Amino acid sequence: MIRPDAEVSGRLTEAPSGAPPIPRVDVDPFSNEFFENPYPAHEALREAGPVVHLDKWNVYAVARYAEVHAVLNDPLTFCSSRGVGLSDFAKEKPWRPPSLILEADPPAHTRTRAVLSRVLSPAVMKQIRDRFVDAAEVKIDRLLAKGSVDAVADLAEAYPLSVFPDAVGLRQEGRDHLLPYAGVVFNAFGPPNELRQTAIERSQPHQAYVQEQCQRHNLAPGGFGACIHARVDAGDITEAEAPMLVRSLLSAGIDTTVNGLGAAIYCLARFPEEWARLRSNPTLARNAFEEAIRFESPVQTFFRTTTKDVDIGGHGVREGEKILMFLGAANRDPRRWADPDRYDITRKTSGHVGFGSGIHMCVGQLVARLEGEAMLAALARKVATIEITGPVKRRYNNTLRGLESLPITLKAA
Ligand code: 8QM
Repeated sequence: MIRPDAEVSGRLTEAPSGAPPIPRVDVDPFSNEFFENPYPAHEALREAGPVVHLDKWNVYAVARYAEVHAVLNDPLTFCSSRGVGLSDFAKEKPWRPPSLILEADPPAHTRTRAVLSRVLSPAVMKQIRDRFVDAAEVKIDRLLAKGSVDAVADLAEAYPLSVFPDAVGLRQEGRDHLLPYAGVVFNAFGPPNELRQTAIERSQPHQAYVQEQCQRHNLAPGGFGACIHARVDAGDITEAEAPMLVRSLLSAGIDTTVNGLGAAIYCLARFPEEWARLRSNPTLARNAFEEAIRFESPVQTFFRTTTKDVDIGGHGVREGEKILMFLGAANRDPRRWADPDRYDITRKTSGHVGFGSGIHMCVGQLVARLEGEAMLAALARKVATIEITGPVKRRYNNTLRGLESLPITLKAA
């Protein structure tokens, strides 16, 4: 199934003399079989070589930490403006107008990044922190009163939906489009498999909702959305750019934290010693969340496109090739991490690539960490035990790793 058996020499007319050929690995990282248990394939991809070729989708891939980190930190050679999914925007029409931040390169990226960076800054976190912490405590109190709940629907989804749309300044009506819209966004980064095609076919109502809510008149004063539109008045961005940057928040701001929180709860439910350590020291909440991001890597993969002929780990790759980065494999590479398959809430997590790395590294990471810290601290203070009490069901998505259902029973401390 996974055989580093044959070779390709890139699209080079001649392989550079002395360079060994690029191993071909027969694995489909966008199949349900892979989603169920990606770890044996991650290991095979890392062990096959610093760069491999996936015949199934005709792309190169990197799965070792060093190469994933190197690709992320050379954005001029490995560009984002041709799309960060499999589709090459130089050859195919994108399914929606490209993101002005995710799917952009410097210098265009620099200006839009600065705007979102400022809207999601440490100073802004200070203003919203109490609301996020209070909502987490209220949520845990209500779940404790029920006892048996679904950690996905009732916690990992419900908590972000109770704080983030308000923080953006969205009206109540229509919020049920937010998760389906994000589902399309993350499936669309994948190859043209059934997940992607079906998601895009059904996306129209969700796209219409998002486009309308991104307009200035639909965003409450004081929220992230209004703050983005205020940058038009300051001259930082145009009137046409503002709604597109609000769209980025609605695309990337919810399903990511849903799956980050889901990962953290799933870890704490499976590893009772780590849960005990968190309970005895709730100030570990922020690192316990960060370690769950490393351990599960809710955003599993992203692509780049080469802008010139380049050497990756001693192998030549031509201009115009898609490179798939396995963030989840890099985050468990034994070359970089001691005991990588252990969830350890006191691990030094810095350097993990679960939020990416370099100029595109998650601009919303402070919001994500605020949600994670608030929720895990509330759990640590109020809950004695988290027991898995029903069948764990996986959710299949081309980019996001997470669960469909995690039945748990909570007992109060
Ligand atoms: C993924 O639309 C966007 O700008 C956007 C969409 C998805 C992401 C980021 C940005 C990485 C979380």
